[in-house]
Amino acid sequence: MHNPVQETNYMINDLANRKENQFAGVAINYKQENTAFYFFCDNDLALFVHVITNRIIRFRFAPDGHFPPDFSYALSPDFLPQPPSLDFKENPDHYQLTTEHLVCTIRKEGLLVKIEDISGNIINEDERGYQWEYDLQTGNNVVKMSKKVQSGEHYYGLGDKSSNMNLRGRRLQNWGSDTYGYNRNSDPLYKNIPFYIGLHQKMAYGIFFDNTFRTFFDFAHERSNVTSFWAQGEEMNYYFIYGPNLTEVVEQYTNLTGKPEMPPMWALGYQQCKWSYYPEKVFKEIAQGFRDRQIPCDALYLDIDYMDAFRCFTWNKEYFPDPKRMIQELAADGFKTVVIIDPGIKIDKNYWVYQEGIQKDYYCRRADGPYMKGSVWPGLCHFPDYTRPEVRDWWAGLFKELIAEDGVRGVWNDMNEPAVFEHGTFPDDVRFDYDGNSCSHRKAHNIYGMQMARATYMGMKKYCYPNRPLVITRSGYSGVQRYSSTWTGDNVASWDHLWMANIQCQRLSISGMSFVGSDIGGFIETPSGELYIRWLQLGIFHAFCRTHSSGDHGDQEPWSFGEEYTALAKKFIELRYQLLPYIYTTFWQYATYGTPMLRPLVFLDQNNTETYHRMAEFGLGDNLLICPITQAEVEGRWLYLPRGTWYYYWDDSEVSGGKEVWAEARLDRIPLYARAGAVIPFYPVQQYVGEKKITELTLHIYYIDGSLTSMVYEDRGDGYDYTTGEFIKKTFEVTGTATSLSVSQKTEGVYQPGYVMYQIMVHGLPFAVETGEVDGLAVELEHVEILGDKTIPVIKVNPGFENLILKALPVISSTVDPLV
Ligand code: MIG
Repeated sequence: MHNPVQETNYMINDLANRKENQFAGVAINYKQENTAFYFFCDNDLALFVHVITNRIIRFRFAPDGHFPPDFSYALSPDFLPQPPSLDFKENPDHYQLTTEHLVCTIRKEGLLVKIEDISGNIINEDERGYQWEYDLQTGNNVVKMSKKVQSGEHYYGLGDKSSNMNLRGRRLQNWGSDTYGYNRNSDPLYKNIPFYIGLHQKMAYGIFFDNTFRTFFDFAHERSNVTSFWAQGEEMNYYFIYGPNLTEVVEQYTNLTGKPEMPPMWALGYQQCKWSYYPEKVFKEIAQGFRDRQIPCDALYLDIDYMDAFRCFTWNKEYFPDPKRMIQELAADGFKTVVIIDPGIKIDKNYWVYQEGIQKDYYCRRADGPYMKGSVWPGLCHFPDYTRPEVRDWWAGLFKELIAEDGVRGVWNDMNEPAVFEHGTFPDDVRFDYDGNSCSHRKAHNIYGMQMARATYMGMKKYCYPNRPLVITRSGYSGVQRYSSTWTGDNVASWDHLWMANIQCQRLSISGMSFVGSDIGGFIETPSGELYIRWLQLGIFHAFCRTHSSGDHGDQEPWSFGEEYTALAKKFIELRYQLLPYIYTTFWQYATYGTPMLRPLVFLDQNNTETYHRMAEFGLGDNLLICPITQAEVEGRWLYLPRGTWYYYWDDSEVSGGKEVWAEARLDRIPLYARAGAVIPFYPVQQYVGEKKITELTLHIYYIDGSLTSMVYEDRGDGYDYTTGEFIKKTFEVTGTATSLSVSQKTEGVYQPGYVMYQIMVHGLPFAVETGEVDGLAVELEHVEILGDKTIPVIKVNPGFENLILKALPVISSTVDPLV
């Protein structure tokens, strides 16, 4: 689709009102406040530069020298920057700021910024720098920043985009939109994440443009040597984040904008949804369908038809006469019930939520006063102004009955771009409080969904305590990951959409949002059994793992496609449940360090330019590499395996990376590799999290010629005692030689998982085990499993072990040179 917004004439259509772009003049003066500086120009413009850490520098420009109040929904209140070491110098034609890692030069003429590392490599440099435009007629302004494209520079990130992973050559925008049945390259989609990563000369940095107006990013699209970003209002306000490692860039961005708390472990289980399951009888049949077939499932969803006339916080009592009883009965069988809640509140005098909102004056108003009206599912609605603290508190309180009384365990926020049927979204003149910084829809649009998710999270957290909440949102702005998980919206049951789901989830993950998944099988239309299985094979490696469909074409439960496919669906959902401790550990790394859970190939080896354009392959956590099959009727695929040694999960064959390899993967396999040296924890299959008391944790250990450290994190899987020490973090170091393999374990934390045994399964050993020792005592092999032409020694050890060593038959003396 042609993008109507041109870089050179990006806002003003009325030529009579057109002003030339304006630029900074010459800096004549500065003021320092700790690690922040104001630079003042001869044409009144001011630049604020805040050196936040040794790697993060913030830039704000004020054309008239006046900075608006400094307010951001994106920044995390928990961000505690490590203060930088800073050296400042004024030179005749420039200022220079030096930190431990960076040298930032600001030229006095035009305030052009250049950032180098301490070895003098240019990381990022202004081209024309800051520009702005002001329209006297509308009072609207555009702020813009242009940067030079460095040689061989590539771009990643930007939240939810359905185009190629590498963004070079693209122009994209953020204006959250209800994009039913979007396509490759459709833009914008539902979410607004104005954060990108640049990579050149193997060095990475990030730019976070914290501006909630409609924002644009042009990555060498209009001019091949320029990357620029601009917004249709407010100020140029961006953060430069230095890596040089890609993962470190994302971690810092995520620290800045916030991390989620640990989710309840069940939320990492398999979830089943449809628009809609009703009445109660059908909903329960679905539950029974899982248990009868022994296909694991933790959560079932109620879409809009559970409500009475689509009025939020009501039940259709004809379909669900006694929701509390039903939810309890399902809970007794291990199912958590999740319900949808939309922002539109039906205009209906007999509806208590509507009345309360009117009495308290909590709905958004048009510029001239009346409440904004728009149609969504219930008919004409008003919409709460979630950018007002009192409204968020009120909204949170509305969940009391659903959660505290009925027992709902998760809330799904939809339509919060916000979407309305008439014009797609609210008219621009609609007013918002913006936490005391009153503004129009132009500024509040992109954070509306985030503030709704925030208010929902507040309610969930309050009423499900001491359990952990689960919120799912469709729209969001940078920082929404503090409150909510997300999915990629209304996709289609097609192979192309399966391809997109892979890219979208990876891209969201490197944009701070790792708790993400797609509607497995596709929302619109019905997948074939083959497509459904291929999609499920990918979906089990996404943190949010849910089948959803619009439901008007055909059934989309794991057993809807015939016996052969049911068996395959069961097999892969079971694999998901086995992998739970690994996925939970990976989530913990995300929640603790901001590390993306899904890692595009370039994140696994940014020193290898072969990875820069790859997009199908990705890492989940530290030690698994996945590459989905997104084509019909194939027996496998070629993929690029990152450098190092890997094991094909299905047959334990050893494969060296740094090249394209063929992965044999008929419908009963997805290309899946374990890293040499990895320790991968497996649970036994359960029908839902907590079904079984886990008496044994399996550790799959993959031989390495060398050594590798892996970790496993565990806690109770729900509640908050993990925040006060009730967790255990295990660090394993695996070291292999031609004739031995040793594994050491160190633990931290006091949590006692219930199990009394590790079952250790050793893969890829290049020798037959002759002797084994655990903490100095001989240990016998429990048994040996056979996988094709491979053997897998199995040992049982106490989970408190510190050192395990397996050795080959000692070398017989006759082979030793007698003279030595
Ligand atoms: O206008 O609630 O993306 O997941 O099933 C459609 C009905 C509204 C859109 C969501 C979809 C959900 C559907 N919703």
